[in-house]
Amino acid sequence: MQEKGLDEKEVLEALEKMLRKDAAYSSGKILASMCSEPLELTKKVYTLAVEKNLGDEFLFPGSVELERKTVSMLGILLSNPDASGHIVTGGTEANITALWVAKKLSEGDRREVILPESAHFSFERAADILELKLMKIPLTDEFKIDTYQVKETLNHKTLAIVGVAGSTGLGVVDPIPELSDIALDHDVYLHVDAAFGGFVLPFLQDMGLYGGGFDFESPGVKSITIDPHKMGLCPIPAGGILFRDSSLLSIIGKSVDYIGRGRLKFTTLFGTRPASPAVDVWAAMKSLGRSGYRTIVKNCMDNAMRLYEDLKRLKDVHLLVKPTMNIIGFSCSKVDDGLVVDRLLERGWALSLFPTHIRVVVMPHTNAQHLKAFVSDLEEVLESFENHV
Ligand code: 0PR
Repeated sequence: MQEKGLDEKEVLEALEKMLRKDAAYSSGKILASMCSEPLELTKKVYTLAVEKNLGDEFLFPGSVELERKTVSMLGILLSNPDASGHIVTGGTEANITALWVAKKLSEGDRREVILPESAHFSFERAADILELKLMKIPLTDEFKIDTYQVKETLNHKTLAIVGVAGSTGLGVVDPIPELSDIALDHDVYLHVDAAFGGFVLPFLQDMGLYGGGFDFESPGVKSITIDPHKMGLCPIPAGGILFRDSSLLSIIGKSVDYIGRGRLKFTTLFGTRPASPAVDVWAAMKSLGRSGYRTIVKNCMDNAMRLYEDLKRLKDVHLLVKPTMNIIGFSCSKVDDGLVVDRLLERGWALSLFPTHIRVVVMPHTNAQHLKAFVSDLEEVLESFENHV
């Protein structure tokens, strides 16, 4: 830090110069992100609560009440008005918190967590911190967890089962009702990672475009991750962790003598927590309403399906699975996927490269014209390789 402070203009100019290096969602070329441009309203609302701390209900009861109301709206969205939980930093903290609760609830030396190979890497972080062993289950031809293998793997050391509702790589939903039956039969904790799908599936259900079940409707589901900073269109950081009831959450409760005269219970990993993200989720859900989210999801789905059909027409492109939500996976039959991703990056397209495929996430910042341009660039890139051979 320099001795004498800069004036505001200098600070802002220096910052703007640096931030210009970042990619902009408005280009329509970011196909690698599960986050998007947040709603305009949320940017305004964020500033209303910047100094407030959700970790101190004694000082900020209004903010804490807003977080409770937000969690309640999320609970209703996930078929459980009695759910309790928190707005956290994202899917990673939510998944860690779920397994932390599962571990605290368990007796004996249950340390194994059964989860699909498609699960997000946040579970590896959770396993590391909580000293758990991950039992990765292979996927079926539809890229879902193989429930036969789940049953084979269950034993007296099983702590929890994890199902994914909207896999990171392909947006596929595991058979949650079936996992729920298995979890209840074996008295094992079931967590659903709907970090992405939580703000997609309820609206697909409304439109009759998804009917498989994924939420608290399945009685074995104990907790769900749902991230407003993904398809909820809220600013980063806004994750959500919801538990079936408050008794599950209270198992990680901690009171401290000197804060709120010992009457408060912390039920999150972090102490000091920003109120702005929770206030933002409240504002986004209130202002869009169910119909607003439905329109956004419908638009993304229509774009994703059009892209799927367009990609189908390209020779040498193999689509892994018909999309359940606005995520598409494809691989190139004649060229290395990595080379294709690099060439498309030279043309400004940001894509994600998975071991088995290239992923396109069709977020609200990408429209039909952007996707047409993408397909045309992909076609040209593939042709350029062909001419080379
Ligand atoms: N669970 C699932 C199913 C996820 O896909 C993710 C993140 C998480 C949990 C973890 O969430 P947080 O990152 O909020 O902790 N999936 C995205 C991905 O890996 C994260 C992301 C978002 C990466 C935007 C890049 C990006 O630009 O694709």
